[in-house]
Amino acid sequence: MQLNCAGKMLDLNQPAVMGVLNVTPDSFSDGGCYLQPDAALRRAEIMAEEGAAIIDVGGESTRPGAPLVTVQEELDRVLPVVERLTQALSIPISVDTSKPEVMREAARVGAGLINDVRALQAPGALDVAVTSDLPVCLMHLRGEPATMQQAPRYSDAVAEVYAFLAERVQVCEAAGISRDRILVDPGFGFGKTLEHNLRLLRHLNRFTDLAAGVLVGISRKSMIGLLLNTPVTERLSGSLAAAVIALWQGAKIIRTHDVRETVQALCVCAAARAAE
Ligand code: 7PM
Repeated sequence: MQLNCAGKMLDLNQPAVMGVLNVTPDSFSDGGCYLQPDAALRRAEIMAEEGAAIIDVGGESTRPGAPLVTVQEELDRVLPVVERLTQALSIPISVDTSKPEVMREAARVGAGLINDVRALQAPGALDVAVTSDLPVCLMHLRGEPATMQQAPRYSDAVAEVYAFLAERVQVCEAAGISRDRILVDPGFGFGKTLEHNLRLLRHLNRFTDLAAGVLVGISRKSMIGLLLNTPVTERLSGSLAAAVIALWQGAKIIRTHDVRETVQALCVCAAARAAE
């Protein structure tokens, strides 16, 4: 199984690592460093060298309490970087956005995948995604980033996240995005308690029948910090353990800040998983 990302292929037959490139001034673990296209390209080249299969460029901080970003601000941050990276690298570049204008312009300058934490629910987003012909990642988010961590409640988190993603996949299919260009993501940390996140990880294999693949982002997130009682700079080992569990449970793409280490951990996991 391969995804056609604007002409660059993303192979889902082996674990794919998605390297995170934040182009926000305030992102929680590596913010402010990669606002300049030159700095962004240097960082992306390192991640590609380390084995990233795709680079995810994000210009909207979805951290709880983060200021909202205007369309123009997000375009100004994201477009120069997406354009530069697309030209310079042989791997596809994904754009982490919920705004249809940003999706459209990013696609125009060569983005290979639309990664939307709001699952194409913003007015106009679905149409842009259909027209772009790009693969999409649909993520589950409960509430709004500003308030999503204020006591999120579910009667059954796994069933509710599954039902939401199944519905969004159906809506996308009806609009003309075939299932084989759709990825789904339970959205670790997005309106979930530690217990919800752990149940989603434990039962991640249930999501694999929904679309072409499951993508997960757990790298450095607070669920790791809560389990280990460590700050964001000391969550690598925990993040690797979570990445291995996710792969074992059938995830195809792991989104991470630490590409080299994640590629190595997943290499061992995939070998064991493939053994007879
Ligand atoms: C502040 C809070 C900054 C949270 C950044 C974040 C995901 C994503 C993000 C994910 C998909 C982060 C997040 N997380 N896209 N974008 N899945 N598909 O930790 O889990 O990087 S932003």
